[in-house]
Amino acid sequence: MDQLSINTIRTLAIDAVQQANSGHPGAPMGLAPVVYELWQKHLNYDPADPTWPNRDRFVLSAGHASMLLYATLHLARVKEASKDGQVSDALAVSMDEIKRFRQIGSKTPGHPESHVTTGVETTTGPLGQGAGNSVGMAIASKWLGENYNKPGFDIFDFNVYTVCGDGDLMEGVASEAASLAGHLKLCNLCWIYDNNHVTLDGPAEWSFSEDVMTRFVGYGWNVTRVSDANDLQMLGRAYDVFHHTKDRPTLIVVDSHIGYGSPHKQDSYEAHGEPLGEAEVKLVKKNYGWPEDAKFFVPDGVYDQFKNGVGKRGAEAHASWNAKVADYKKQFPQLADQIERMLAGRLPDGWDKNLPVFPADPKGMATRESSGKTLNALAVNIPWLVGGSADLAKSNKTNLTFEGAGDFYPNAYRGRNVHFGVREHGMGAAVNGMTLCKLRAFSATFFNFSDYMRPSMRLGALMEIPALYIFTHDSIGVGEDGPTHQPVEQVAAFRAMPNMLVLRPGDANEVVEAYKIMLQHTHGPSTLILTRQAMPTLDRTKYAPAAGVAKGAYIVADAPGGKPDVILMASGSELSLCIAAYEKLTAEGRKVRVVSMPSWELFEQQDAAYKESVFPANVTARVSVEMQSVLGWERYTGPKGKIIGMRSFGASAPLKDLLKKFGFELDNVVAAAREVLGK
Ligand SMILES: Cc1ncc(C[n+]2csc(CCOP(=O)(O)OP(=O)(O)O)c2C)c(N)n1
Ligand SMILES: [Mg+2]
Repeated sequence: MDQLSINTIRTLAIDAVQQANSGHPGAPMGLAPVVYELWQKHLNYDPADPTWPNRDRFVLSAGHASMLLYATLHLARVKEASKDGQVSDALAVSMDEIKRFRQIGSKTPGHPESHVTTGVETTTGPLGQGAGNSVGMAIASKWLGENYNKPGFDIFDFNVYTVCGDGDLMEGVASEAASLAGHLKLCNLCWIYDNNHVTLDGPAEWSFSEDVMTRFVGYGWNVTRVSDANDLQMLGRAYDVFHHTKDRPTLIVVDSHIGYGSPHKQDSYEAHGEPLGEAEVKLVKKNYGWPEDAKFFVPDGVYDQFKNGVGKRGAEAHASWNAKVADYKKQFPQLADQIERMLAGRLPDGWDKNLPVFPADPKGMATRESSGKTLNALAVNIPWLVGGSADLAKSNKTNLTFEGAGDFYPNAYRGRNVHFGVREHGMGAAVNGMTLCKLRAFSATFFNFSDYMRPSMRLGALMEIPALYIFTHDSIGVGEDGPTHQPVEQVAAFRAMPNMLVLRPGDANEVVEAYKIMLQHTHGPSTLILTRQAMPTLDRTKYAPAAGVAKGAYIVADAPGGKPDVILMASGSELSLCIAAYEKLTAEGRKVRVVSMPSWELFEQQDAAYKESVFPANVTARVSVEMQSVLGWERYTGPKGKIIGMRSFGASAPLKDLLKKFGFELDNVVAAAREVLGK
C-alpha cells in the first residue's frame, strides 16, 4: 500500500505536467517517498483543519516540484479554508484542480502560492526563500511556546520541515538562514536535502561540489543521511533522529534520483523541467506496474491509506490539543485571549494607547528616533510584536528597551528582540515566516540594503502578509558614508511593487500615524522609510494634523481660501523644506499649497473627488521635492511641473554640501516654484 500511494503521487505529478504541457515532473518522482513517509508517519497535521495553529509546517522550498505538494494535499484530502480562516468541506486541491495544473485561476499554479491554495504554508519558487521562511517559522514556534506554554500545556510546539534541492542550498539566502538557525539552535527545524546530483542545466557537479554535510555541521546542525530515497525505513529513522535531536536543527541528506523510474530521463536534467512526453510516460507507468493508459488514477485504498495515516494521527493530535486549549482558556483566560486575537490577525484592545505625541520643534528629530519611540510604545501594547535588525538595531533605533522586552537568544526564546545578524536576506525571509505564523514581525536595516532583502519583500507582497519592513538612513541624508550607503532608486522600486505599502513620513507625528496604518494593514506588507538626520517637527496647530497620512497625501499648508497658484509636494525629510519655501513664498504674497505625500499607494486608493481636492487639475504649477529618484513624480507634478530629486548616485560629503550639490535647499525650491509660476 505504501508503494501504491507513493506511485500515485508520482503519476499524478507526471499526468498533470503532461496535460499542462509544462512543469517539473522529475523532483516529485524522486521525492514522493520522502514526502509520503514524512506525512504519513511524522507530520503533525490534521487534514480536516489545515488552519490548526499547532500543525507542523511543511515547506516545499523547491517550489518547482509543486505537483509533489498538490498531489499530497489532494491524497490527504486536506480541506479548504477561506481567506478569513473558515474551513469548509471542499478540498483544498480537488482532482479537477490537479487536472487544471498551471491554468488560469486554478488552485494549482506553477509554483505554490500560499494566498491561492490552502495547505501551501508559504509561496515558493524563487529558490532558497522557503528555506529562509522555515527558519522564521521555527523562530515563531519557539517564541510562541516560550511565551504561551504553561506546565502541562504545550500549546505551541510545532516542528517545521523543509524540502530543499541543490538550487536551494546554492542560494545565499538559504546559507544565511541555515547559519542563523544553527546559531539559534532551532531543534524544531528539519531540512530535507534532495541530493539528486542534477540541476536545471545539467549535472549538479558542473556548478556545485562543496561538501554540504560538512558545511552544515559547521553551521551547528545535526546532519544525517539516507542513501536511498526509496528506503522508507531509513527515512523513518532519519525523521526519528530529528525528533530526538533537542539541541540543534537537523539536515537530512537524501540521495535520490530525479525522474525516478523513467528509462530515458532518470538522473538527467531532462527530467527537471519538461513533461516526460507521452511515450515516456507509458514506459514509466509500466515500470511502476501502473496501468499504462490510466491518467489521474488513484487506486482503491490510497485515499484510505492517507486517512488512516496522517489523517488519523492528525485528528487525534488536534483533538487532544483542543481539549488542552479548552482547559488552558479556563486557567489562563488572558493569555488565551491574546492567542485568539493574534491568530485572527487582530490587535489587543488599547493597542494604540500611550503613543507618543511630539511637540512642535524647529530642530526636531530624525524619523528613526520617533520611530523607535513609537515602536516601543506599540510593542508594550502588542505582546506579539517581535523583530529586530540585521546588526544595525542601534542605528535603526529598533531595539525594544522597555522592561521585560528581552532578547531572543539560543535556548532563551522568550525575548522580543531578535538579533538577525548581518543577514538581510535571511532576515527578510525569516520575518515572512514569522508573519505566516501570525506574529507581527518586523525587520530593520539601512534602506540601501533593502536591495539585499528585496526578493523576500517581493514574496511578502505576493503572499499578502502583514510583514513590517523598517528602514532608516533613507537618502543622501546619510552624508559622509557616501553613495554606497545612499539609496536613490529604492523608493521608486518599492512603489512599483504590487501590494507593497510604502510609507515615508515627513515628521515625528507622521511617523506615529504611519505606524497606526501599518499595524492595521492586514493584507499586505509595509515598508517604512525613515531618516538618519533630524528634521523639524511641524507645529500642527498651524499646519494640518498628521492624521492626514491615512489618505496617503494631504494638504499641510494652504493658500487663503484653498485657492493656490502653485503646489509644492514632498515626502519624508523634504516636507519641511517645502514648508520653509511655503513661508517664504507666502511672505512674498504668492498663493502656495504644500502637500505631504508619505504614501502614493494610500493616495491612489482615495476617490477622485479627494484627489482633485488635493491636486486640482487647474493648478498646473507644481513642484515635487524628494531625495530619491525622480522616476514617477511626473504623475503628480504634471507636464508643466518641476521635479527636484536624484538623477545620479549621491556622494560622500558632509550633508550640507550634499544638499547644496543636489539642490535640496530652500533657495532652489523657491526658485523652482517661481519658475513653474512663470514669474
Ligand atoms: C532564485 C531562482 N533562480 C533560478 C531559478 C530557476 N530554477 C528553477 S529550478 C532550478 C534548478 C534547481 O535545481 P535543483 O534544486 O537541484 O532542482 P532539481 O532539478 O533537482 O529538481 C532553477 C535554476 C529559480 N526558480 N529561482
Ligand atoms: Mg537537484
